Amino acid sequence: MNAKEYEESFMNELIAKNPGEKEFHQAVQEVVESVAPYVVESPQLMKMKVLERIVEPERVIMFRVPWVNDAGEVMINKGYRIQMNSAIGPYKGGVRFHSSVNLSILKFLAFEQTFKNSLTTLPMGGGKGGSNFDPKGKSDMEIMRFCQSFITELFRHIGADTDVPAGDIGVGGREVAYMFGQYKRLSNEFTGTFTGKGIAFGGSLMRPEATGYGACYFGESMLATLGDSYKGKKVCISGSGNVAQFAAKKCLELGAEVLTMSDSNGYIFDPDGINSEKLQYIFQLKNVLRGRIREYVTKYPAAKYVAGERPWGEVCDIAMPCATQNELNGEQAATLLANGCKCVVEGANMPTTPEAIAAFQKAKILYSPGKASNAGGVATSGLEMSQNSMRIGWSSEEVDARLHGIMSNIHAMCVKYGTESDGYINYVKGANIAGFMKVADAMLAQGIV
Ligand code: NDP
Ligand code: 2IT
Repeated sequence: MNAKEYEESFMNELIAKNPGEKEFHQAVQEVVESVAPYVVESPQLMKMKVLERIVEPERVIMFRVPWVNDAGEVMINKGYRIQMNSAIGPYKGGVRFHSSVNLSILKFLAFEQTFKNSLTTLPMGGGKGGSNFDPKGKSDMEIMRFCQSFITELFRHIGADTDVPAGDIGVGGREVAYMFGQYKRLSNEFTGTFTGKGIAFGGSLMRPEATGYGACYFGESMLATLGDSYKGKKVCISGSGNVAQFAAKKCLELGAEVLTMSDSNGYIFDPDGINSEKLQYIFQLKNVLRGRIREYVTKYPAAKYVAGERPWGEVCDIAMPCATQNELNGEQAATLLANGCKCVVEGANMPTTPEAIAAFQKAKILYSPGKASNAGGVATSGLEMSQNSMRIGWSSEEVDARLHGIMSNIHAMCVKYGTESDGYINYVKGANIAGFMKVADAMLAQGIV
C-alpha cells in the first residue's frame, strides 16, 4: 500500500468510527498526511497499528456538572476529560470552558496536545478537558461553584502522576485556583496536580506569559531563517485573552507594531499601533473588568471597531491568530497574502483552516502550526510540574531561559524534519513527524496497551 492509499483508507475508517466529529477528523487528517509516508515504510508501525492506536483515546470521562446560579436556579452542564495518550508521561493539557465545547473539539485538542507535548522534550502525555459552561457574565461566586462541582467529579480521575490539567479558553488563574482548592480539599493532598496556579501556592513564574512569549520566540526563529526579525514589522493579532495579550507584549519588546486585537464579537484596529500603555489598558479591561474589546475605541477614538469580523483584512507583515480554531479561512489567507503578509505564527490551536494552510504553503511564506509555536505554554507547565516535584521555585529569568531554549529546540526539530528539497521549511510536516516519532517509539516499546 502506498502512503496516499493508506491515508485514504485510514481516514475513511476514522470517520466511520467517529461520526460527526469534524474538528477531530481535521486534526487527524493533518497529522496522517505528514506521517503516512513514514508509517507505510515501517513494518513495525504498520503491524503494531501505532497510528490506529494513537487516534483512539486511552480513556474518555464524561459527566454531569450540576450547580446553582445566583438566582437559585439549578443549572446543568456537561463535563469532559479526554485522557488521550500516556506513552511518554502523565496526561497533560488544559481545560476549556466555552459554550461551543463538545467531544469533537476536546478530542482534537487532546490529539494535538499529544504531539505538542512530545515536541517540548518534557515527559508529558496528552489530555484535554472542559465544559460547555459559558463563563461570560457569571459572577465570581457562580464561577467558584461551577469549578467546585466540576472537580467534585473530576478529582478521582486526576493526580500529579496521573493527569495534570491547566487553563485554556475561559480558564485562567482564577478558575485554576478554584479547581485546585476543591481538588486539594477532596484529595487531602497538596501536590502539583494543576499547573497555572497562583505564585503563592506553587505556580511557576512566567506561566501566564509563556504561550504568547513562546510564540514570539518561535516567530523570531522562523524569521531568522530568512535573515529577518520582528523589528519594525506590522503585526495583526486575533484574540485578546491570555495568549493574545502576552504575544502583543512580546511583539512590542521585539520592536514590532501591533495593529489589531479581537474577541468573539469583532476586532479593533489602531492605526497608531497598540503601544504598551494601550496594552496595559487591554490587560485591565479583559482581566480585571472582564469587558469587551470594543470598549477600546471609547478610550482611544483614533482606533476603529469592526463588529462581526476577524482582523485578517488589515495590511500586516506578520499574522498571529491567538483566539480559537478555524478562525482564518482560505479567503482570508488570500487577502493576507495579497496584502504582503510574510509570516503566520499560530498562538491558538488549529486556528488556520486546511485551505488557508495550503494557500500559505503554496505561496511559500513562513507558516507554523500551533502545536509547534504555542508549545511554550505547556512547556512551562512542565517546568511548573518539575518545580512542584522538587518543592522549589525558579526565578523568572531561569524559567524564561528554559522556555526560550525549548522553543529554539522545537524550531530546530521542525527544520530537521520539515525542510523540503527546495529549502522551504514545511513546519507542519516537521512538527508532526518529530512529535509523532517519540510517542510512536514509546508505544512500540511498551507493547500493545
Ligand atoms: P482566553 O479565554 O484567555 O482568550 C480567548 C480569546 O479568544 C478571547 O479574546 C475570546 O473572545 C476569543 N475567542 C474565543 N472563542 C472565540 C470564537 N469562537 N470566535 C472568536 N474569538 C473567540 O484563552 P487563551 O488565550 O488561553 O486561548 C486562546 C487560544 O490559544 C486557544 O486556541 C487555546 O487553545 C490556545 N492555547 C492556549 C494556551 C494557554 O496557555 N492558555 C496554550 C496553548 C494554546 P471572547 O472574550 O469573546 O470569548
Ligand atoms: O493548548 C495548550 O497547550 C494549553 N492550553 C496549555 C496546556 C497546559 O497544560 O499548560
